[in-house]
Amino acid sequence: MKTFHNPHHAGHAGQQEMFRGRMVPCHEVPARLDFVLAELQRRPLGALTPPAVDAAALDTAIARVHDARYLAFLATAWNDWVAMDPANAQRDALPSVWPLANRHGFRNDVLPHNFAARLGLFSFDSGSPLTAGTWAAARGGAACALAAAQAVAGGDRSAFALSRPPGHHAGPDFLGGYCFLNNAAIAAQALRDAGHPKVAVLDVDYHHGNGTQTIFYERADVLTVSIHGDPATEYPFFLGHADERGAGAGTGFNLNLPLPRGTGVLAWRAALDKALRAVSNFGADALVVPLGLDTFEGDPISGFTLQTGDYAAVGAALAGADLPTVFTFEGGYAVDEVGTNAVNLLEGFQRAA
Ligand code: OKP
Ligand code: ZN
Repeated sequence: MKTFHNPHHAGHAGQQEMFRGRMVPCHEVPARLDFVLAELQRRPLGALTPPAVDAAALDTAIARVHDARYLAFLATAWNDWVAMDPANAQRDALPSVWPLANRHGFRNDVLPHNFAARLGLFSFDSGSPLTAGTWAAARGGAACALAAAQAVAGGDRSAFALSRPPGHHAGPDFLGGYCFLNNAAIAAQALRDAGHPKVAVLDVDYHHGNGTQTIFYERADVLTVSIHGDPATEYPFFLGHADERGAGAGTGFNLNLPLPRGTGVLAWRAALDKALRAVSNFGADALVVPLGLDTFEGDPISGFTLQTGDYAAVGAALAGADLPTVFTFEGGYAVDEVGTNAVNLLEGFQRAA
């Protein structure tokens, strides 16, 4: 399995996030990726390179899943933030006001000039700092996703897009949950565009992949499945319930498998079997796995109890789908263990594939 790693990831380094009423150090830190990279050097799965994709093809692939207005905002956001006040160069940008369009009568069709207002327009939480290197890092992650999709479309059994910030919470025109561009959705759409008629996304991160669900919610050509902490108590709270089945042409092509906080490996594996049955019944030609390792017992912000020794079998179960597979790196905040857990899963996949 080739791994495409993002050389720009460390430029996205938030200082603090709003958490339970105060500012705390960010959980989503550059060291997360460094640990995965180090473990892949110890236990190689295949070539480990930065992505080499054409810049115009990358812009096209990103624009297939994100709105132009949102992308234009992201591309200049840091400069606009610093232009507001030169002292902002030392501070991350975080939103503090939201339009909540369609609920409170506020408009989202008129783009505000004020930067804080625009940041709020395109954000859904205050935990996702935008920093000097965020756009380059997010774009580098999209390049990893595109390169991985191209490798798989070209005949590779699997590929790994190793990037941060993560992506699965980012929607067509919004950031949140530490995510800016939806790498898994970009990979899924690139696989569709490369000629795979049916693509399944099976999200195993602890948190519901709300951005991916929203991007594909009305489509029958991309099945979205997510196993995650029940949004009644877990982030992102406002999406991810079992009754969300898709809409319009996409009705029946979204499956949510929420599990209570505290769920252990047995019940989690039963949900994975259900998810894999749905992928098989759908008749997928290719699979994208947003790979979060925050199902791990030691994760500081999550609530499942999977162990380091469980992940190889999870990888083997995913290989059982017998589909060309792209993995995108998502959550996992027990930094010391995230590399071992990720490579355990990927190695388990590769051995069984
Ligand atoms: C990202 B991924 C809000 C902070 C809440 C957000 C968790 C994002 C998880 N102020 N925490 O799915 O691992
Ligand atoms: Zn997560």
